[in-house]
Amino acid sequence: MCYTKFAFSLSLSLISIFILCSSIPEISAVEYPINVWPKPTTFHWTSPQAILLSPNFAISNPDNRYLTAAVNRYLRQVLKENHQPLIEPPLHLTSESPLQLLIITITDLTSPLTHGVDESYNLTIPSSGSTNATLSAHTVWGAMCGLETFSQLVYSKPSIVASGLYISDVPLFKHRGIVLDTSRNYYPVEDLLRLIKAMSMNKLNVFHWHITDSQSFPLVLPSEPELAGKGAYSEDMKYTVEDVKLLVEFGMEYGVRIVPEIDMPAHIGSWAEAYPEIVTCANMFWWPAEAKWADRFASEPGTGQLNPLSPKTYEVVKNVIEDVANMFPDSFYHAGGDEVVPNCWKVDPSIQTFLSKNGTLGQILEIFVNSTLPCITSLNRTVVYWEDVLLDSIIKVSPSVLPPENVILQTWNNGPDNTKRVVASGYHVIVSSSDYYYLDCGHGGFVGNDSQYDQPPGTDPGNGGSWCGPFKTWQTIYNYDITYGLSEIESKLVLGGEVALFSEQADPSVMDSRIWPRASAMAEALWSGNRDETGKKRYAEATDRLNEWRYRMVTRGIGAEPIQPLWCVKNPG
Ligand code: CP6
Repeated sequence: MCYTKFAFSLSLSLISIFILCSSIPEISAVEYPINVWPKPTTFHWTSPQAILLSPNFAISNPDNRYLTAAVNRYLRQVLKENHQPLIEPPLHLTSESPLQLLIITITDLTSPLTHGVDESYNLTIPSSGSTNATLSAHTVWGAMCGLETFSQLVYSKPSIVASGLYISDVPLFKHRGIVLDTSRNYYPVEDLLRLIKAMSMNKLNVFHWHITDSQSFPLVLPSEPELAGKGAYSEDMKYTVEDVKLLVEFGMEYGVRIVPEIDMPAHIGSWAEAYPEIVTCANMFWWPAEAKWADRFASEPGTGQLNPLSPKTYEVVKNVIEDVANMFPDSFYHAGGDEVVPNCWKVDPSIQTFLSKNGTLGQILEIFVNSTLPCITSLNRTVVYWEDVLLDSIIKVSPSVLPPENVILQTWNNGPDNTKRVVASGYHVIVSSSDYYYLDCGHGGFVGNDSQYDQPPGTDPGNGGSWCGPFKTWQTIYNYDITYGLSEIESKLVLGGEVALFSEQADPSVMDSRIWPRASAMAEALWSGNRDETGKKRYAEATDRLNEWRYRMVTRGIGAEPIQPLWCVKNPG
């Protein structure tokens, strides 16, 4: 009995190891594996060789303070980092003299880090006859991408670098980002710095910071100090003006923009601590009986919504927008707009009066957008909204209120054709579809009220009653084509994508493993695609590279989770 049970579980685990490890072998053209993540768009590596990196190795330093910071850290890193490849590269270590210098040339040292900036670069590491490698780029930001690639070609100690290699690289999509919610749970600044570092390693260039929400308001605003004063979880759980400055500057050194989001008019319950008079359904701990909590996804006590019919609302909102724009120089400003809950407005007497005179909830949202959008655009910002402002079935605004030249919409939830519907109306779009790009769900647990668990025996609510799940694997993320089903013209409106970590069930203790290496999967799909030269999905080839990359990220202090048992590397098949 005991034996059969053992044999059974043994065979079960062998089968699962096999399933976990099996990667369909690819019989592709002569291409030596290049352990770079994301994979460069094009590279030539005809005779794979490697050379030593001189202990006096140097990188030339063009005159730009952000690039100087990058050069200094990469120089330290390539000489110090001791990455031992899991699979020894089949490289011939030549007896040529070691590589002495990486020469960087940049055509335009002044291009600012902004949406659409040129991130392309060419990198040449000669095989013989020269002790210099060259990196050329149009901009500082392209050069940073090239430096990252160079650093990934270095391994072992003393440092060895792949040689005889030419790379010409350019991203497919300009906007490659991560959403992190710091309201449901707080993340100290040091964790955000580590996030930015890891993003830069993966050539991700936008940190979309969902700073505030109903649960807490951690951002200290000079003109509205009470919002964080009363709405932050605690005195320690706040981001000061200096913190933001540090993060923005750090982002520049790493080629990562920070796009702030102060979600509104929904998701603002935390504002009620300071301004109860502008918040509808404040302090309503749970939805009114007729509104099931599950009719909106983000489960929380009444989200609290700004009252668009109260003049006081706009006094506060205007101060918030101006302060945020002052603190965050990026040209994008995310103004939220998701998940407006009908009942949260309907319980308010002033809104009831408006509705009784044949007004609609959609008109109330239009009043809000009409009164706030010009504030933001007048500060020279491009506004990003969640798709709901256009696609929500109940509370949406007319396209005339949202000129496509002023706003970008970020898709996430409204059906498999959400991106298609948004681009068909002429809007630029950032894709974060929750079926592919939502990292929130760890293991399918849900955040609900107790009654959700109070089910008859045998009817486990599981994911069925859950706002989140199923868990998105790295392959799900990797294989997702964000322009699927779009015409060529429509595809041009897709700026890129963002994976999202909303933090109901996340905080710094799980941040790295929830995000990495799954965000790396998106990073590659948006940088150089997810297909091989024949058009076939290449995730099988990507497995070994991602595995290597995950180990290297761990060496670099990022707690990325494993994608395989180590056994697989030792037993390739
Ligand atoms: N909070 C806010 C959330 C979510 C959104 N906005 C969310 C919704 C559904 C899922 C995960 C997160 N928690 N402010 C949607 C953009 Cl599955």
